Amino acid sequence: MISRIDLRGDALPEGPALRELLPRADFDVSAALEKVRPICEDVRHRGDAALIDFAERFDGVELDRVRVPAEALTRALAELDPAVRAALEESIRRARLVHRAQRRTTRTTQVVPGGSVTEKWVPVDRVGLYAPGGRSVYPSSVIMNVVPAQEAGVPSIALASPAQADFGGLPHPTILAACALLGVDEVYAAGGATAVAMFAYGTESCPPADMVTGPGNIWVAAAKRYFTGRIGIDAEAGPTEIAVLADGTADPVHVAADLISQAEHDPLAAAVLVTDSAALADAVERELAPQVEASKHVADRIRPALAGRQSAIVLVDGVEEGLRVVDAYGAEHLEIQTAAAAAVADRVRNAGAIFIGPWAPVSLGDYAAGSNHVLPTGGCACHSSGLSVQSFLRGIHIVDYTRDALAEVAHHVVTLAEAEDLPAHGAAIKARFEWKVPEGK
Ligand code: HSO
Ligand code: ZN
Repeated sequence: MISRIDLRGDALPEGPALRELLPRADFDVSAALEKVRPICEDVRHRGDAALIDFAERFDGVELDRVRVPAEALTRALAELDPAVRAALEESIRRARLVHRAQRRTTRTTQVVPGGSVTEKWVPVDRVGLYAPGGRSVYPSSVIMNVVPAQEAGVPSIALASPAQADFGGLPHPTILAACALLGVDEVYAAGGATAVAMFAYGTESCPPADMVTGPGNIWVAAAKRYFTGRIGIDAEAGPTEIAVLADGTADPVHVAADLISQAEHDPLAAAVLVTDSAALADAVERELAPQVEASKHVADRIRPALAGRQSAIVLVDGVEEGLRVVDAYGAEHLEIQTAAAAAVADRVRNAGAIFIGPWAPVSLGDYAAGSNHVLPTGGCACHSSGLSVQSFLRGIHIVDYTRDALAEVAHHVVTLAEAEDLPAHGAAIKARFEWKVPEGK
């Protein structure tokens, strides 16, 4: 069901070599890039007509327009199951609390008397959010993308999600209802790479966006890579990952359930248990079998995910070594199920999000902890963070110097300009002082 990697005994290799020993899914975005290029270019040249053709080809839906009418959003919200509505509202409330606290304030640093640098934070003007359809209809992801954009103050927010044949060519009604709850009224029926291209280039019905965020399959990731440089993106999200660092105090029933919870997303999803307890490893394996069999998505996702090369139980000599392993792995989600879990978690350097102890499973974070569930995958947690208010802001430095303050530093600027053989840079300073640079202090 799940393979074992035994790293006990010998000293662990350093960072990159250690990473080589750990499991990871193949997710070759560059190979998909060539396939999405013609699709993106078709959207560029033919706009809405291309989107309508692709909806027919990929989603089996005949659309007469891509913009979702306002009545469809209102109707979806009216028809939403009240329990789902209440859960989405609570999820939004908690996410708002956390993301509101991420807002940045303008800060001025007085560098010298008369010389200051102010950093002001400005939201991007327009973002396009993508919500997948098909196997992954996640209104929770709509929340996780929209809330930080709104809290950042983004003035124009649009969302795209694939047309669904079962729902009259509209995106899934729960996605529409989530948009309505969040106050997002600009929604398009467009899927995968075509949606990213729609936002990047703009079409007759959809103005171009400055940034595209949101999860998706390899085609969405490839389209994001194709447009990098032209628009901002959040990340090229890969298959979801859970790593659990556990010792003998962990409950194997919980650990098994949590591993399965993320394996449920995708046959390429990764579930990795890192433990110094062979007894726990055995107990988790014993627990996995019945829990997997009792799960809904057992054959198409969970079993292949757990049996895949991206999942494993990794045995280590102690929690100390376990920390080195999880740092080398850089999991999207990392649970710490050890004694003194908070203190252990405090020492982790690389993870998208960390879940401490027995009462903070990843599922809580997926829906209702208040944290964001759009997190770096594929080891990108070593250099990147999850989606946040910050993702939608640009920091602009405003430089304000008086004549005296410039005069004081002028000789240093001229010296550095000469050192870099850029005399015109120095001349721009000298010109302000009748070609004579004042003496430095
Ligand atoms: N675990 C996924 C997000 C998600 N889970 C959506 C349930 N719905 C990636 O963080
Ligand atoms: Zn999940």
